[in-house]
Amino acid sequence: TAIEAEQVDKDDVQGVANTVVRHVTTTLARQAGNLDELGAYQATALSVRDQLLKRWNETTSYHTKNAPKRVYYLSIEWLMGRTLDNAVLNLDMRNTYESATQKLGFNFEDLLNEERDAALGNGGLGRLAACYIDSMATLNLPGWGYGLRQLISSTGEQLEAPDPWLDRENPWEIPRLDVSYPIRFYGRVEAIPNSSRAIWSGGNECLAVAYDVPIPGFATKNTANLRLWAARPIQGFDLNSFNAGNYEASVASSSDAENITRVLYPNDNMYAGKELRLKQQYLWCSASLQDILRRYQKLNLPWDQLPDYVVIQMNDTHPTISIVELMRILIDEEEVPYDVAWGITTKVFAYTNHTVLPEALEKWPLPLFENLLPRHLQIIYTINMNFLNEVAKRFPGDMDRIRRMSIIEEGTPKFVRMAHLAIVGSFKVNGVAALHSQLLQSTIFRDLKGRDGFTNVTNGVTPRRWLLQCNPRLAQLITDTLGSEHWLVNLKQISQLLPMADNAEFRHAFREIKIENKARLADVLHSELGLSVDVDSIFTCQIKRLHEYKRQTLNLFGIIHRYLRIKKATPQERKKIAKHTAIFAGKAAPGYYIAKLVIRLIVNVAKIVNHDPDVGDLLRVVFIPDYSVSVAEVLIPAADVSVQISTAGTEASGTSNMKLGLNGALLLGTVDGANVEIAEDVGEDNAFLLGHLAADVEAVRYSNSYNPTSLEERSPELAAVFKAIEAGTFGDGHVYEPLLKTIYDHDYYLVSNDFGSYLAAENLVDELWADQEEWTKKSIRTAFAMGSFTSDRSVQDYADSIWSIEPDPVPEN
Ligand code: 26Q
Repeated sequence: TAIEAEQVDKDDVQGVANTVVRHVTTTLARQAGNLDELGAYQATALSVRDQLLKRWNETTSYHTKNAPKRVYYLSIEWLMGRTLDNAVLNLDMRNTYESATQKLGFNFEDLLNEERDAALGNGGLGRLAACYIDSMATLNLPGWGYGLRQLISSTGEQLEAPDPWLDRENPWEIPRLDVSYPIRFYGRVEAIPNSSRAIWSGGNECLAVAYDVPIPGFATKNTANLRLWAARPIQGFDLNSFNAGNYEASVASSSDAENITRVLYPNDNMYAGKELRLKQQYLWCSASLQDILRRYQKLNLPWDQLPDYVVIQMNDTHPTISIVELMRILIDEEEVPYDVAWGITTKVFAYTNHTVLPEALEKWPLPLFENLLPRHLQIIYTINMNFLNEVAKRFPGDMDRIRRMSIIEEGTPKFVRMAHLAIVGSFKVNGVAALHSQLLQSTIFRDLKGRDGFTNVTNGVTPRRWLLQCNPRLAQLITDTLGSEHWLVNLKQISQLLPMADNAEFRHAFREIKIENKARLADVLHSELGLSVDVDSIFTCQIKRLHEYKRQTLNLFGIIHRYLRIKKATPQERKKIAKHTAIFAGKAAPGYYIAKLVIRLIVNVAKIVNHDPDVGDLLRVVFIPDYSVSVAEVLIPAADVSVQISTAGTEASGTSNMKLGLNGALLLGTVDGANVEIAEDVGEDNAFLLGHLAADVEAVRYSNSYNPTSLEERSPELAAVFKAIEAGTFGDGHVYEPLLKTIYDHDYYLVSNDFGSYLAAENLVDELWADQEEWTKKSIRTAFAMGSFTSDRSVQDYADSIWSIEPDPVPEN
C-alpha cells in the first residue's frame, strides 16, 4: 500500500536534525532557538525512538504473519542503564546523530549524560536479562521480555534516597493503555463437583497495564520488545463513594493498586518474604501469561500445540508462580483435563538457577500464600502429590527423601519451596557457569531431577555495550586490525588478535588506550569526588553488590595490610612497593547490617589512607557511591585488575569478571563461578588465582567451627590488620566489632583461611606491573581470549539446547 511512515536516510544529517527540531517544537512544545541540554536530549531521544518504533512495528507484524515459535524471557529485574547511545550504535546512526546535534549547537556526549539510568534491577541477574534481550534481538530470535515497571528502589527503613528514575518523562517506553488484564488477589475457591475445575472469585481485583520498551538488535532490523507491567485500579475511582461524598475513599483504591508495582525490592541473593513481593510476582506472571495465551489463541490451534509455539524461560524462581497460573487458566478457564494441562505446562517452562546460597532460596510461608492465592495453593498440592507418588514408586519407603524433595517444607509454619516447584514444572533446569551447574546437581538439587533435565549455560555479556559503547577506542583498534566490524556479532573472531600480544607496536597502541581510559576515570573521580588518583598506579576494581560471600573484606584487609607495610617501610623498601588505586563500587541491601559496616570501613580507611602524608602516591582507596550501569561503563575500561574473590562455590557465575576481562583487566580471582572458565580460556599464566578450592571449602568451614584455632594461627597478617582496626586507626574501633566477630568466630566465608593466598597473589600482581611490556601482553591475551563470554553465545546455547527456536530475520526491504 501507499501508507508509509516518514523516512529518514541513516546518513542524512540534515534530515535527522529536522526530525529533532520537529520534536522540539511539536512534541516538547518548546522553541528550537532557546533549548537547554535536557530538552535537546529529549528531542533527540524522541527522534531515535521514531526509528526504533518503525522497526518494532515491522518486526511485530512480520512475526505475527510468520507465527514462529517464540521465547518469552520472564525476569522481575531488567537493569537496562541508558538507552540513547546504545540505540544509535545499534541503528548504525551514531555519527549521523552526533553531527545532527552538533549542527543544532550541542555536544552529543553531553546529551548522552542527560539520560537517567533505567535501574529496574539490583545486580548480576537483572543486568544479565538486559544483555540477553540485546542478544535475542541481534540474533533475530523471535522473543519478548516481560518485567515489572517499578518506579523506585525500595529503601527499607533507612533514610536513603530512592531513585526516582521516572520523575521525568521517559521517552523509551510506550504506554499501551489498551493492553491490560485483570488480576485477582485473595478471595475464595469453590470446587466444581466431579471435575478438577474450581471457581476462584471475590477478593480484590486490579489491572496490569502494559508499557513497551523497544530493544533494537545490532545491525539488523529486528527489534525485540520488553513489556513491563504497571498495576492500576480496575476503575479510575470508586464512583459510589464519590457520590456519597466520601472523596478520600473514592481515590484510595486507586493508590492501593498503584502501590503494588511502586517499588523494586533491593535485595540481591537474599530472599525477603513480604506479601507485597508475592503480589508483584503474581501480577507480573498472570499478566504475562494472559498476554502470551491471547497471542497464541489468535492462531486458532488446540492447546496441546502450545509448546510448539511458546517457550518460557524463568530468570530464577521469581516467576515460578506462572507455572501454576498456566495450570489454573488451562484447567479452570479452558476446561483442559488436569493431566493434559500438566503435560502442556511441563513442555513450556525452563528454569535458570542463579544461586546455591540457602538464604537466597525463595520459600513462602504457607498461610501467607494460601491467603493471597488460595486456588494456586490447591493446584500446588496436586502437583506435589503426583510428584511425591512418583518418588515413592522409585524409592519405596524412603520417607527422608520424600521429605527432602517435597514442594512443601514441613514445620511451623510450612513453606512453599519455589525452587522445587520450578524444577518439577520445567523441562530443563540450568545453572549459569560450569562449576555452578555441577554444584546444583551434586548438592542442593541432588535428589530433584534426572541427569538429562539439568544442563549448563554459562553466562555472557553483550560486547556492544561492554566494549563498543564503553570503550570506543579499543573497539576501533580491533576493527582496524581485523579489517571489519564483524567481530561485534561473532566475538570468537577476536581470538585472531591473540598473536598481537607479541607485536610491540600493537602493545603500545593497546596500552595508550588503557591509559586514556584511566585518565577519563581520573577526571570523573576528581570532578565528582574531589579525589586525585595517579594514572600510573595499578587500578584494581571490585565492582559488585556488597555481600559477605563476595568478600570485599578480603580486598579491604589487604589494603590495610599494604598501608601498614607502607607505614613501616624504609625509603629503600618504599621504592619497591607498587602504586595501587583500589576502587570499590556497589550497593548494600538497606537491611544488610554487616554489608553496610563493610562500606563504612572502606570509606573510613579511604579517609585515613588518602590523606596520610606517609603514604604519598603509593596507595589510594576509592568507594564510588550510587553504582549503576553508567558508572560501570566508565570504570570497566579503566581497570587493570579485575577482583573476583568470592569464597569458592558461592558465586554462581559473576559477569563483571567477563566485562572487565574483555576490556583487558587481569583476573585476580578465586576458582569460582565463571572465573574457572575464564582462567581456562586466557590461560593460567595470564591470571592470578588464589584461595581454597570449592571441594575443600566444606572441610575448612567445619574445622573453623568445630576445631577452632585463633585468628593469629590462621593468619598472623590478618590478626595484625584486625589489631590496627581495633586500635582505632580508622576511627572508632568498636563499631566494627560485629564485622570482625564474624571472622574471629566461624569465618563461614573463609576470609582468614584465604588471606595469605590473597596477599601472595597480590605480590605477583605487583611484580608483573614492574614489567609493563609483560603486563600488556597478558592484558591483550586476556581481552582477546574472552570470545566465549558474549551473551550472543549464551543466547544461542539457550536457543539450541533449551528453546528449540530459530532466527526469523525481518527482510531488509
Ligand atoms: C528474591 C525474593 C524476594 C526479594 C528479592 C529476591 C532476589 C532478588 C534478586 C533474590 C536474588 C536476586 C539476585 C540474584 C543475583 O543477581 N544473582 C547473580 O546472578 C548473576 C547472573 O547469573 C550471577 O552472575 C551471579 O553470580 C549471581 O550472584
